Amino acid sequence: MAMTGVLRPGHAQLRVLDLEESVRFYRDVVGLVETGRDAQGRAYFKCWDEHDHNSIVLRQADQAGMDFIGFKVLDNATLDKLEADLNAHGLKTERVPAGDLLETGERVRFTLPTGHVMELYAEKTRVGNGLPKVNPAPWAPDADRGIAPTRLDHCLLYGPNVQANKPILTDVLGFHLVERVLGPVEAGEPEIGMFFSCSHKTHDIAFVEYPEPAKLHHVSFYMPTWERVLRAGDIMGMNEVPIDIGPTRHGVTRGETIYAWDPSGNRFETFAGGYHPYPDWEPITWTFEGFPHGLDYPQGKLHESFLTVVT
Ligand code: M3P
Ligand code: FE
Repeated sequence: MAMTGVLRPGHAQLRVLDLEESVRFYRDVVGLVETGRDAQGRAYFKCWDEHDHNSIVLRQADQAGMDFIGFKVLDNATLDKLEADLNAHGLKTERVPAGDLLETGERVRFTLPTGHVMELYAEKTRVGNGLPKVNPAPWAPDADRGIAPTRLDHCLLYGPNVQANKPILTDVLGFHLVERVLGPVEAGEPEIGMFFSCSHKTHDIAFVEYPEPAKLHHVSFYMPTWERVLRAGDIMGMNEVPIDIGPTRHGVTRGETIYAWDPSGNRFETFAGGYHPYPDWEPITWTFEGFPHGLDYPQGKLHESFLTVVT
């Protein structure tokens, strides 16, 4: 597949309650690579196998959650076109100057109907993954600390009006709907969950209907294998990291997973597997009755905390 348009989730800015404690957690337990601090005191990280300067930005605040999620687009011409397309769709956009986020170009920022702030940008300094471009080893020294996911994979966001996000993501930004979860039959089965891809991944961003706007359900980090997910669980145990669910497998997207909480209560996922959808595939549907297995395939269980705890 020729990838153009929106390429991938490039960064998420998380609010944390204690910056230094969180820096230690994301660096030493999650195993991210710390790449900088800015004048505002924000801390920047990347996963070891990512090439751009940052993918997780931590900002100290009184309340946990996510400030925004940024998607990298192919180039500046794409950025200009998508901004015009968003405006033509009736969405107001704002340009955040280059350099506001370290080593990151100008960003086009807008707010989705679910209340989430989303950004598009074309430029972020490429710092590499610690491996040479000629005769590289299969992993770099940074891959050997903590959980060590390879990349920021996706976010699941909770908010109202998920239906209204759909045309913005699909018609305007070019994502495809890969899986969806229906509401109860009595309610006429409107979709209450939608999993969108801008790539070959099962999801780059997903939304679940929820009364309060702009909520973070989880940030997901990709693990190369199921064994690495289990090992992530071992590391969580060694460090007394509170686990929400897992290790188990989702029916939705078939991913192998553990959900746990960072020291501020932001849920994060270590995720492997899934499959590789194409944009011409039909979406997979989970009925409301089938959803317990969608959430946790082996147990077929609606975990209360998973459905209600968000930041
Ligand atoms: C994922 C995933 C729900 C399923 C979530 C699935 C809302 O987070 O990464 O596949 O039940
Ligand atoms: Fe997930």
